[in-house]
Amino acid sequence: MNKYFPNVSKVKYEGPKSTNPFAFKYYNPYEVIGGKTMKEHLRFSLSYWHTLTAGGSDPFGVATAVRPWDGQNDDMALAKARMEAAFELMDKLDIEYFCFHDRDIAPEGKTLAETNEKLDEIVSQCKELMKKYNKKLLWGTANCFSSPRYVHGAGTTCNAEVFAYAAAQIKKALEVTKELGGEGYVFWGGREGYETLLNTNMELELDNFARLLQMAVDYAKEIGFTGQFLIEPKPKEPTKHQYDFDTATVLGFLRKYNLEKHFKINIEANHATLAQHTFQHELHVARINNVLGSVDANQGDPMLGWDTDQFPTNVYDTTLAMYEILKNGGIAPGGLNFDSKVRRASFEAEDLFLAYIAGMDTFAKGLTVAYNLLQNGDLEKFMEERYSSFNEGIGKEIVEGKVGLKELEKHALSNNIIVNKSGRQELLESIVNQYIFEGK
Ligand code: XUL
Ligand code: CO
Repeated sequence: MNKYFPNVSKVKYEGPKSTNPFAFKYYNPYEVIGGKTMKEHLRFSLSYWHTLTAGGSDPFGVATAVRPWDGQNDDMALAKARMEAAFELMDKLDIEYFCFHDRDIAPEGKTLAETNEKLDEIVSQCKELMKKYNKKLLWGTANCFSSPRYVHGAGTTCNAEVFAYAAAQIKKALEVTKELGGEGYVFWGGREGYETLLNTNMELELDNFARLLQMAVDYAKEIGFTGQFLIEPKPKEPTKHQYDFDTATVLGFLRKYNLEKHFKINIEANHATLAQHTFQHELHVARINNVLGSVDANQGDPMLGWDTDQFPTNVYDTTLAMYEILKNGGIAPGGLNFDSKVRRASFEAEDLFLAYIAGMDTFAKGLTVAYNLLQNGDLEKFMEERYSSFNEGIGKEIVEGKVGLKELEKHALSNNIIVNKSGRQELLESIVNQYIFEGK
């Protein structure tokens, strides 16, 4: 298809010396690294909402984006044009996966029944295009946050009628995700939080949210949806106190309600930084708890306190992210979903290509650097040595649970000389730099 972006042909890998803005410099999809192609490692995904639906509006101004699918006669014609454009983009960028919310791909009707009919119509168009272009759905989700009906929340609303509506929306979104062969289903709790405890029954809200998640798990079983359920933490925005603050908070919640075996975590880089964590921290916490499920790839602006959802261009961050992902044994059945949007001033259609190329190249470079770092084992060896006191003597006894406070007191009383070693942070940072600069 060459309908919406006639000036851009298929984006090819041309190598780091290329000056062609519409070429990959580092992302060489079929290059094999450690037995897997870059494409298999990275599992890139297009976010429908930021790419096809968003127009660049902000609290101070209307949309600025000039899109080749603008100017349709009605909302369904617009939805269909966007769907065609999505596949042209994925085809030209060689992106295998996409993700959407129900309301991104089809407009809302006057009633829920009408809304579902509209969704079905677009889903059948989507299914045909997926077959034609050999594209896959990474995950689906329901938008239970944009409509005014969700003013007090969806799963955590004070209004049972709204809870029922959200449940109905999630049921339909699960059916649609299954129909399209989705590999996952995400819950991002856009309105699941609160502004003030003066009007909030937090205990009931959290119990109800868990009830909703359990209902989704039960229904998935009933219809035979076997995709991975994911929760996407975010600490703030839109509500002041979002219940799914970060990975550790979500883990505590899942464990309290016995939901931990059904859910993994979808880590978004800019959500991690809003929680005052690094992207790597969140990936690491998820990994060591066996719940690293998928990634929303983007970056924030360290000087701004909100979710800017920028395309990732920071190689340091993508290197450390890929380090965690490699140590996790990969991200499948999750992927790297670009939950990223072009800046408001990057309003031309071509900017979409340039932004995806920048993000894909940055992750590809991060992958190669992280792979080399892990293969050579510089950090691993340092870490091994740093904790080696737990491999023998009293350290081994601590780890094996053979000693208590009394035995440790006896040991400490007989050992008056304690020697610590440097943590060598600056050295380790310069080693990481060396891999980034030289490939090592
Ligand atoms: C919002 C956000 C969402 C989720 C899906 O900050 O990240 O787009 O990824 O609902
Ligand atoms: Co996201």
